[in-house]
Amino acid sequence: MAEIRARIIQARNRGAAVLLIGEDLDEVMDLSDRILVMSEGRITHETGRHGRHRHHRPSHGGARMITVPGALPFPFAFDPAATALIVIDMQRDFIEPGGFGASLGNDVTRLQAIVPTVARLIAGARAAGLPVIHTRECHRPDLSDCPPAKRLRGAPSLRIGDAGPMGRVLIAGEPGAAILPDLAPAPGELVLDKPGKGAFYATPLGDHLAARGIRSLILAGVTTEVCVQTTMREANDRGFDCLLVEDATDSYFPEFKAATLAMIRAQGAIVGWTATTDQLLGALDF
Ligand code: TIU
Repeated sequence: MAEIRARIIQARNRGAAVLLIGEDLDEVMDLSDRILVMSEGRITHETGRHGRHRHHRPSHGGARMITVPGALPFPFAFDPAATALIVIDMQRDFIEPGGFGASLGNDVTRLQAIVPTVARLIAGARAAGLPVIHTRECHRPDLSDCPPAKRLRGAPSLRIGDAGPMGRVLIAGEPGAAILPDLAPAPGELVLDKPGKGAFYATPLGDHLAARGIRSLILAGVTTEVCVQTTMREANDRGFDCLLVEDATDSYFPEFKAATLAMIRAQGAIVGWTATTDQLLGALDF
């Protein structure tokens, strides 16, 4: 028994979900730190980490819980009425040549591959009635919200606020700060300008989500290990269940993206879950 437990913990710490099947219910329950009862692809019953039984439906006031069975490290359950999609920084400055991402020496063109997938994810979220929130990393024209430490670091070809081919780099209202036309926010969708990497720092995002009773967040955008991961880690600390959509996020460094996905879902979803766009939209029936 001890060896089985050790192997399970090892697998879980690598980010894997472990499915236990056994005749002896007591034994299975003893080995499990969390039990999900699934019916027709939805979680109907769930124990907490300490074996306290929790029924989703009553505790969420009759909410319709949706489950993404293929999410890692184990199925992701969320109430669509309390879930928002946050699309991080899909701006020309990060994805087109001549902007901020390129000024740092990155090959920005590799990020373009996710644009159709992000568009499909946004369309699916809208069709399912999930609020879609867009963020833009940018600063005021007078740079009063740009710490000198951010502007002066390193030796970029253009610094924040300098004039480039898409206007002043990373400045609100300039062409480079705009969201790609293919991913344009729809009327009524929240668009947040943020001076930091995380979407909560110096923005009204926390209050906005609290006012709407949002408890789960679906995340997409660029770059995986910088603005997306910073936002997801803070959201996790703030008590949100977070799912990062694997093929709707990317990094200038493929190895950083892979490491980010792995570290998010390791240790039993220490930061949150990951799933593909198809897995998420399949669960939403779109
Ligand atoms: N440099 C880099 O990878 N990212 C950023 O500076 N901002 C975002 O991730 N949006």
